[in-house]
Amino acid sequence: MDNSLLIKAIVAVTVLILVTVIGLSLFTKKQNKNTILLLGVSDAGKTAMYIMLRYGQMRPTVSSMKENEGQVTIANKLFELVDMPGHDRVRYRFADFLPVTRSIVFVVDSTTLSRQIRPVAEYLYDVLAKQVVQKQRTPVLIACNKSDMITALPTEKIKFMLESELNRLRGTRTARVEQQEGDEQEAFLGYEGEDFKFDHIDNPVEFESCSVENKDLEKVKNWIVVA
Ligand SMILES: Nc1nc2c(ncn2[C@@H]2O[C@H](COP(=O)(O)OP(=O)(O)OP(=O)(O)O)[C@@H](O)[C@H]2O)c(=O)[nH]1
Ligand SMILES: [Mg+2]
Repeated sequence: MDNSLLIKAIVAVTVLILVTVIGLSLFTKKQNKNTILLLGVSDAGKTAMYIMLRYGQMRPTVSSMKENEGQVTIANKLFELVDMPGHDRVRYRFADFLPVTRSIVFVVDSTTLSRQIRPVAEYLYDVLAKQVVQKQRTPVLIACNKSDMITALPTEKIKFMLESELNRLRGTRTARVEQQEGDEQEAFLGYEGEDFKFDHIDNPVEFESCSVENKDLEKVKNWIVVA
């Protein structure tokens, strides 16, 4: 075999190997990251939403102590759906799912947020300040649930309340950052010296109203498919 043929063969084999490796890594990355995480404090309606997305029904629920996991098909696409209990002794386990998480649906009870703004914002802060969430720019939907109730707050109001509370929390929590180490360290949310705004973080954050009770989850489903 002459030299030029040998070089051509080596180049061809190298290109083939490269294409296979890149193709495989893209494929597995996509495969691994199809988990949709349902997060939010207790009683927000996560398990009700999980059941509605999986079975198309509203069923009675009790406060969860263990996560529910299962597959759902939305617009012909298959997703792993994880409903994480809101109880504060269990919910920290959401972090285990982050490496395979495609997007996060953070469920809020629109009727009780005025009373619950502190714990809700604390949890949302925990989520947004995770290094992996910021690095992967995980998309987050704030699903403002229970819109069927007359006492439900509008999404703009919920966004404004959460921004104000996250801003307040950032003041106290960044003071603690020096004591944390490595991967556990919370990322800074937003721009230093400016009030916190959702627009200031790299993750796409959107707000939609919904009601599991009224089977009104179209906007949530559309978001899951495109996010
Ligand atoms: N009115 C109304 N009630 C809802 C809606 N979605 C859920 N609920 C009710 O809210 C209550 C709590 O729902 P769950 O789904 O159990 O709440 P959860 O977020 O899973 O709570 P934890 O498991 O404790 O974290 C139940 O009584 C549901 O029937 C809704 O869209 N409208
Ligand atoms: Mg539940």
